[in-house]
Amino acid sequence: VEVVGAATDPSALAVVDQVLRAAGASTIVKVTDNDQVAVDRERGNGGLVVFVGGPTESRATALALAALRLKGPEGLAPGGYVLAADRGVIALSGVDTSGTFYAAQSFRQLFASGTSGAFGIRDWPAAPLRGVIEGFYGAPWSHADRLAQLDFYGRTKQNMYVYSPKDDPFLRARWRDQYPPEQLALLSQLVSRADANHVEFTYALSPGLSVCYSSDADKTALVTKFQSLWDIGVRSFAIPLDDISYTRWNCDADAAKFGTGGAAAGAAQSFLLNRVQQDFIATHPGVERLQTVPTEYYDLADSPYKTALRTQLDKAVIVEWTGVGVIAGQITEKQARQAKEVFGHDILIWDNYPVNDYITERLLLGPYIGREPGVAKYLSGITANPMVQAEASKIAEFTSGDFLWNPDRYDPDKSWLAAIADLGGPAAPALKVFAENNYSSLLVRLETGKPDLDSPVLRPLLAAFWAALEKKDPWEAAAKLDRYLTSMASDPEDLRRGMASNPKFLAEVGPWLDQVGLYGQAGRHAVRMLLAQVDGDGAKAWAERGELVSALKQAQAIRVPTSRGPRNPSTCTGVCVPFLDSALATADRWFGLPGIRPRPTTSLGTYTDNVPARMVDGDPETYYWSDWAPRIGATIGVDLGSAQRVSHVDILMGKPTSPDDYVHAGVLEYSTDGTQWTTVKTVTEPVISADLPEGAEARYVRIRTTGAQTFWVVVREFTVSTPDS
Ligand code: LOG
Repeated sequence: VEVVGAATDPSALAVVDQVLRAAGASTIVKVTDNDQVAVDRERGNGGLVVFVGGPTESRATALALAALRLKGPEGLAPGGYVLAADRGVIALSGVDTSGTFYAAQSFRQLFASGTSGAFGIRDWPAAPLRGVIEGFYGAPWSHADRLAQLDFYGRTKQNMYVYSPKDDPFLRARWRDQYPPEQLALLSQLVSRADANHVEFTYALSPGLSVCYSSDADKTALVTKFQSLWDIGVRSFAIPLDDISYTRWNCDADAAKFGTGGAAAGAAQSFLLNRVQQDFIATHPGVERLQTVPTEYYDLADSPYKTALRTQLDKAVIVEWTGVGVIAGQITEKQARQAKEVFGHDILIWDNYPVNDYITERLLLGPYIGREPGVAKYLSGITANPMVQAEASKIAEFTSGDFLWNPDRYDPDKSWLAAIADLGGPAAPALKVFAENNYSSLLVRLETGKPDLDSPVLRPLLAAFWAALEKKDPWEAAAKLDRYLTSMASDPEDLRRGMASNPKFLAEVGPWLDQVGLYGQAGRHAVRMLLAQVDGDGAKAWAERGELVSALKQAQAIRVPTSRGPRNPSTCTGVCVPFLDSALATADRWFGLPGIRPRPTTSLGTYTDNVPARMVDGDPETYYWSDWAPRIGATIGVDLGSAQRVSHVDILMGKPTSPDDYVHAGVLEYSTDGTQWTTVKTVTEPVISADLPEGAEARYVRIRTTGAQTFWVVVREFTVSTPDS
């Protein structure tokens, strides 16, 4: 028997129904909360009585809780609830309808985990706003993706979705244009689905590329567009002003009215936002607070721009901030407090994880890490910016949602396993292997101060194997390593079979999945090649070498279409290719093959994912990018592994979008021992092609900077040729 009030949340009830059916309830009788006779009758038949609805929805639940000697949810934070079970009675009581809905979600989770017997739970979220901002560059999510996401946010107790895909023309390039009716109808479906999941759908319009801040017509265009969305049920609005110029006005009137510089930009933006606040937000009762993304959204340094926002922008507006850095490794409670002060407004974090629009060759499937609990407790909340791959984003989204609900008890590793179980179902073990090899990101663990590396399981297995090989007793370590490599090799088949019910996920990750499989295969051949070598079986080692090279080539021939053209995906980054390379180098030394396998070396750091390996990958589209301008004496070069005859060096620096990122003043030099260097020529241009003297021998070849510069350095390829190559 379900006992419900007239106002009981229908979505909560639907979840409870589902759970009861899945648990084998053959008939569900619904009675209203004033029909005690019916309740008693059903009870007499030995039925289970489930009370659904908090104090704002149903009167009966309070009585049921009282009978169980439990307090109701009154006074809990919005979304809070009490969920209790004892003596044939279950009560779900939210402080509001969202709370009852979340009680139903917890009820579902408890059932799935096989909980039985009596229990009583009082639970509420730490952060008021918890969710996702579709705010990336690249192909926007499909309508089906978004519907599935909204259901997922409901299941994971997240209450916010910001609709802000950068490449939807109606949001940015053509922001003034009204939606055609078909498109409005789709948005309206999203709004209803969001409602059913207790998710606030925020409509974010980004006028910054062409807006005239002082213009009446543009203010009207904004308000008119918002009104068309209000009319289909949208109750939350944002005006993001990120990634636009504030040194260039779009109209002369703005220059005349506001002047120039950061303070002028802040004043102009405040002027427009305040008018939207007055003319739209203030005139629409029931609307949520207006949100904005400032043009300076990525730091805490006070500036004329921030001062203008702090002093002129209406306090009712919520300001979004990405932490320190566009992709913040860590966000601390102290920084959160500072953000509130320096922006002078309530802060919502726009968290750029697991977004991969800046590293389209990677999938970011690791857990959400690096944010102190106070960030969720003292700010308005967090919206995570996800990947182009909607289904694959659910792993990280699950963990960020978990953090936001209860940050003090958040354990990223446990949460991650739960996320894998939630998405993978019976295929969770195969999904885990896949996600482990797409794991690293720019986020940094709070406990260690270090980022998570890729392939946390494979990495130590490889280290153990090399150590054992050194001692000429590799068998046990090899067997362990092989077991994991086998699970990688069969991952494409395992995951495609096990997650067949989620074809969208499989389509999104296909190229990465195939690559993990091929690296698994190549790795197995590498292990067998090295073992054959220990056994002195040259023929076997040679055959395995052939298989290894073929699998490796296939892995590197895979392409993913991205907005920046086709790319080779990157999986088990920094682990698989180096292992296979070292295995080949070891075998080739044994076979007596010459072969140059340059290793990149540099004294400079790395900007985002543009690792030094990219300057020796044979692909001029990828590059190493230093994380700062080099000081005098910085070096960038290659180590050939052993001294050998070298004849020619080609270096390609800079790239079309940042042509000045090369060494402006330096020398090209080489050495056999890394101590004594011979200079070839000076370096002043991005493209270098240099012959080395007849008979030159080198193990190391490098550029050393001799002058200061402000530009960073991009090296697309660094190639050293031997006389016979
Ligand atoms: C964009 C965002 C993009 C992200 C990561 C913000 C506020 N804006 O640098 O749309 O997905 O970086 O590339 C951004 O983060 N700008």
